Amino acid sequence: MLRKSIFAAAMVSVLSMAQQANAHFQLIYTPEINIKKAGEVPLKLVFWHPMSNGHTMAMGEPVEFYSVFKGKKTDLKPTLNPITFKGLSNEATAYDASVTLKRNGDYALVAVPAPYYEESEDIYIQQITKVIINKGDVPTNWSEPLGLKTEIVPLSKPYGALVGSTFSGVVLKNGQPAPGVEIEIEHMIAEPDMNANKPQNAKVSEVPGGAIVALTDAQGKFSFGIPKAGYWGFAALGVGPDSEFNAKELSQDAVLWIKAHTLED
Ligand SMILES: [Cu+2]
Repeated sequence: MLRKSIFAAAMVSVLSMAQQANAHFQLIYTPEINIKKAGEVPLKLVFWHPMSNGHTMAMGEPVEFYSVFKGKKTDLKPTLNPITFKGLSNEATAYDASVTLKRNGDYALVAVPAPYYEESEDIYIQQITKVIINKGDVPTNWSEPLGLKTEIVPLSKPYGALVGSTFSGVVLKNGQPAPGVEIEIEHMIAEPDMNANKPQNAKVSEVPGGAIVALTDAQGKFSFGIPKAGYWGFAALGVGPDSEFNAKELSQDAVLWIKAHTLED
């Protein structure tokens, strides 16, 4: 028992040190997640450190970018347009894109970015990223896995989270629950300005004790109590099945974005 807890503590500290250097989050961003009208919704793909309003990383052309509506996949790659996103400290290539919403229901957006070479760690990072937007307040498929190499499947509605409530999800690797996985959690403190391609403000959020981290349980599940309205990102680190790219280590992560709202009186 004692040996086990010492081992666990040692593991946690090793993981924490490793992920200090991380805190990367692939964004699929749109200002409004609950959409009323049919039409084209603007999107932005940015590889960023959203909670510290930190440096932005250059994206290569995404390998895949698509929407899934009631099981039907639509390629969104033709809508991709490279832009320069100007963070507070630097600027880098990001992408504009769009999705056209027609019928009511859930539209899952999935980005499989090109692996990014992180020089400070000498590894590649590939964050397979998902956000579910809704049209017409009609929930349909948000709780269904999409068959990604790795993904976070929500166990509570990801576009209708309330401040003070708990968000739960399950991490899958090749469709199977992944226990003991480290989830890094970040708040998008400054949302991107869709026209100016920069953060809307210079706010920075620092958490005492460093990054917010949760671990998945034996069933691959995790929970997080949401303290603040806005977008929250969950990154399951290194859980994907691919572990090598260009003869270097690859961290293949699963990212999910949710949006929390304040319940008005
Ligand atoms: Cu970085």
